[in-house]
Amino acid sequence: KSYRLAILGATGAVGTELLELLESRNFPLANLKLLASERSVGRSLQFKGENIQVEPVSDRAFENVDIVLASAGGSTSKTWAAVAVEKGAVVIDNSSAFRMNPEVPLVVPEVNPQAAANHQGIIANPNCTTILMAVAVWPLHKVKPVQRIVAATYQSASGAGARAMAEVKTQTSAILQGQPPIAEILPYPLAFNLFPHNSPLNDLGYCEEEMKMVNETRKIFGTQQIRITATCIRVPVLRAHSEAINLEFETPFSAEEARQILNSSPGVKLVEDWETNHFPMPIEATGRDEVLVGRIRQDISHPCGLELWLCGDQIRKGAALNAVQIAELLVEKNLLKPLAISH
Ligand code: A2P
Ligand code: 11C
Repeated sequence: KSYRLAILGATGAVGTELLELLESRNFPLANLKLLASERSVGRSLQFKGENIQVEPVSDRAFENVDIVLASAGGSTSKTWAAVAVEKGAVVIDNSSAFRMNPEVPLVVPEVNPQAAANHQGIIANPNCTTILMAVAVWPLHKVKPVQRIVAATYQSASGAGARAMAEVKTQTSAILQGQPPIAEILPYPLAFNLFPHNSPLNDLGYCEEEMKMVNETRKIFGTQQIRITATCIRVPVLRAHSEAINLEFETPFSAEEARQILNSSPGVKLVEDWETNHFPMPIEATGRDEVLVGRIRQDISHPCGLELWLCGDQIRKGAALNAVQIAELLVEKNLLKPLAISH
């Protein structure tokens, strides 16, 4: 059996990666549509050695489509997801538009694949920092429920899109040539700099990105009981996010036990060489499917605390790979819409 798929936002950073993953994972495709804005009319992208024309998104573009992988921002998803669902497709949405909607499952396949079965046409792909943290913390939480998470993130430019990645390179070369860096996409120069994530702040002083880590993690883990706080920072790295995570349990969790659990957990790769001080680095996480986890150690400030450090490819597991895994799950568990399946 093969499926008719559309990528909304095919020309973006995540869209490009979606194409690569559908090809390298040999997703069973009957047809592939590439959708973007009017700006991309006339462009074509390579898939399995063929050029596919990019089409501007429209009502008709969603006809005869089984699955839509949407990664064109929240407002585009809000405009088009309902249209696609109405035409018979299941939408896997990478934006934040529907994540906290109680009728929309929020899925990380390594954590809560069962949630996908309850979809009503839309399944949300979580925020990238949330996905990476969830993959690493869930295996420990299953053994001993985590009570509190304190996270600090070091987020790459890719989280702000392809144009932000290009801007960091331009800024870097400008600085190296003695010129001032120009920030047009990002709020401030990122090259040789860092700044707190620039999503809107709430009354408590938390930015949206931080609140996504709080609220989305609770929804994915299926519990409101975990206390979570985060500080999200943008750093001049191109495409892998890093996170320092402090976990607090009810009773002590030994670093050795955590290491053993994480060593055999799906989607996790343990990177720990204490002799050479070799731990996860964004440069080594780039292009990889797994979340790299290391520096697991007992928290010296709390008897039931554990510290860990992780890096994960923001575009891959943080976005495109997680979405493709959800599509694979829909196919494997026969969770597509009957309308669409009957073609
Ligand atoms: P386009 O290239 O035509 O602007 P990124 O996250 O890397 O910035 O990519 C955003 C993706 O979303 C691009 O593919 C972009 O297409 C697409 N996109 C942005 N706005 C719209 C829109 N209003 N309608 C359709 N696609 C959009
Ligand atoms: C960033 N995580 O790195 C953000 C981008 O909720 O999908 C993605 C925002 C989201 O800036």
